[in-house]
Amino acid sequence: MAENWVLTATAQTPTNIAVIKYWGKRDETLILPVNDSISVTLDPSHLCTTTTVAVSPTFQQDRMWLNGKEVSLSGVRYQNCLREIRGRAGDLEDKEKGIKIEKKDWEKLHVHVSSYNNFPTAAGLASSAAGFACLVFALAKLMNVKEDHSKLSAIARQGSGSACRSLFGGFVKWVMGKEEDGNDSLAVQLVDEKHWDDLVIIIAVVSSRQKETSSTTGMRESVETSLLLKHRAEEIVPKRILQMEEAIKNRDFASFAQLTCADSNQFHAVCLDTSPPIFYMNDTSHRIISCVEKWNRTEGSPQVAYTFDAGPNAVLIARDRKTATQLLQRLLFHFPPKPDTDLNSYVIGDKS
Ligand code: 2P0
Repeated sequence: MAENWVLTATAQTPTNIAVIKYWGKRDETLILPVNDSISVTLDPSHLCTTTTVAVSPTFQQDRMWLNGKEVSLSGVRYQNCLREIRGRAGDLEDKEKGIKIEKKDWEKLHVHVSSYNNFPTAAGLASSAAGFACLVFALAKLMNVKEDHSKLSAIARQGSGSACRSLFGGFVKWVMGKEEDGNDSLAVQLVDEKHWDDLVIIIAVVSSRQKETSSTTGMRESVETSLLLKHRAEEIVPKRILQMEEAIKNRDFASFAQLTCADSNQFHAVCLDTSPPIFYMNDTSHRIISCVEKWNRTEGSPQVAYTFDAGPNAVLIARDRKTATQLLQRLLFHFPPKPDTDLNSYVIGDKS
């Protein structure tokens, strides 16, 4: 067999936005959460990662480039994903290229990874979810891993918790699981992307600055200090998950919006209940909430749901295209855009 061959595989994975939030781990190494969560996966044409992985006997070590710049693969999260995938790799034969790789050979072969985000990494928009999901999916493709998306999601979870939900489109539930080894802590698809395609998601970039408290640190501090987190995980979320599943199944926008907004607000309340308190939202985020709440009240039924992750940017979910157009008009009126040549994105200002 020739020794200068290269085999590649490419995958593309969108990011996801949680409507019932994951916040808090019961096991930090395996990344096991304290509650179930539910998310919606974005359309791949918007916020997504494209990753190409290559393997060759000429590669001396595992290496990775992110948006063209080399990054280290030595971190425990990358190492866990690589180990788990290598452990499940299958035999591979490419007769045309004269390549035959047996299961045991994968341990000795090094990989090169090249990953691109089609959105500014610095914009404070979740990139680790799409990144780890895409890495795991591309490696599984390259190494002929014969496992379903849920099993792969349990591997992506070990890269970044929210990544497990990006292995599926549509609405996805991350089941927290019960087992100590985390094998049952994985993602399942609730409905595919066609089930509720009226919804329009608009992301208003409020600030492009990197967050001060990373999600990993923030949730560790919340687990250690917030009593509200314990109450939320044990009493609130289990009921909310069932209600949200029902709302999604029935495309019941009023319930969906009420649950989404309430859960975002409770997650930020947990952050405030953490010692020292964590502030992810800013004044503009609060003004967006007031604006949406007022509009929903005036209409008599919810038109738009809002949700905020570990940062000030607003994720707004409109019930249909007509509402999304009205929402954009309102946003442009109340928060006229500020030019931001660096990011080349829509960064909203504050009219007040
Ligand atoms: C979520 N977030 O459910 C929640 C809501 C942020 C707020 O998942 O430590 O980057 O890598 O597991 O997945 C962000 O947390 O944290 C997150 P790690 P991750 O989307």
